[in-house]
Amino acid sequence: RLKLQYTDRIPFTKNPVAKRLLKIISEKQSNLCLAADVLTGTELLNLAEEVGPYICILKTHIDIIEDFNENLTKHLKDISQRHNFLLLEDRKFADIGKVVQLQYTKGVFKISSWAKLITQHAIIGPGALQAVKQNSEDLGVFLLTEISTKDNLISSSYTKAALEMAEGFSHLITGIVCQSPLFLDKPGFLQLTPGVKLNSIGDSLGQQYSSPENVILERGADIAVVGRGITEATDRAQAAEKYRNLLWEAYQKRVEM
Ligand code: UP6
Repeated sequence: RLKLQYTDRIPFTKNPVAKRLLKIISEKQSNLCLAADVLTGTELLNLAEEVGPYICILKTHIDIIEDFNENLTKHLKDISQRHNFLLLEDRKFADIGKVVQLQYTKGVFKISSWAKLITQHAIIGPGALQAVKQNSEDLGVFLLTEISTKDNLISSSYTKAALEMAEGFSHLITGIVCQSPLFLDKPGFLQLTPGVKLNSIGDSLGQQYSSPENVILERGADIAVVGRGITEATDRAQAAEKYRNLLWEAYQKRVEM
């Protein structure tokens, strides 16, 4: 288990966005990333306003929004500045470098104009990282090396090779999306771990959950991703505050252990 406080990890990070993120986490005492998987612009903005005070990252799947227009990302950016959190577009890029470059900067969503953080699969090799590298002053990549779903096809040798690849791009990489403590020797990389929900072990489509405490203390997460645990609650702000407190306390416990 990595035992450093978030601010003490800033000198180890080479990615400028990771440094900002670590500051936000300590200022807000929040290592909670919200998976804002809702279907309309209004729902997304309302959710961001309600939950904004309790999160360090708001994670989007912008391509599930049914009424997308550029005003949405403009407003989302405003809210993220006001509530001091970063926007992560969880696009999980997985194409050849050239196409990743186009998907990141062009099309309807123009992700590069609003998301400070993106996710990528490692399967492509270094090409997809090279494709977005010139933006690394203003961009952080979370590279996926493990997945939370049941019976996924990622092997331990894939995970190991993906981590080695990440090391070659430390200026660009904010962290790793994974399910276990894989890189305790690299305090400059942040571990982002999805699959977190109270009182549930999974959904009917392969998702697997652990508790906030387990994800930080056993799985090694530095930042935990919570989606339906918050979005489906009757009082979403209250649910976010609860997850925020549990996750923060668990990290403090880990540092002191
Ligand atoms: N996510 C996972 N598992 C992974 C990677 N990403 O669940 O290995 C993402 C999903 C979703 C969120 O794309 O947006 O995390 C989880 O949502 P949930 O808490 O509602 O299950």
